Amino acid sequence: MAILNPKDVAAELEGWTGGDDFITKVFKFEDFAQAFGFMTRIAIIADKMDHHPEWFNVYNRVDITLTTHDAGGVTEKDVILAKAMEKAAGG
Ligand code: H2B
Repeated sequence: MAILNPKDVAAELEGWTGGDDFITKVFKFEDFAQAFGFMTRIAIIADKMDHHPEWFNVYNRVDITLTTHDAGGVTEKDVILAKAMEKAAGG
């Protein structure tokens, strides 16, 4: 799968930042239940895709990093998962 330029990918998404080989965003929710609900919905989608986020949750905050480990960079799979996250977060 082709490796994409993370900065170009991030520029096409709302609130994402591109790093060397990843894209990242901090999602904030009303409370822990909303944050964990989001994570639960994404976990099901990610597992079906066999493409898993790196994430860190504290209370209402979920820090996300997306990269395709097998490819060593950002691919279309990360774009698809980022878009699913936007939808699941209500964005
Ligand atoms: N998730 C991510 N983000 N990148 C991968 O390269 C990846 C993955 N590879 N989930 C999958 C699992 C691979 O390890 C399994 C064996 O298909």
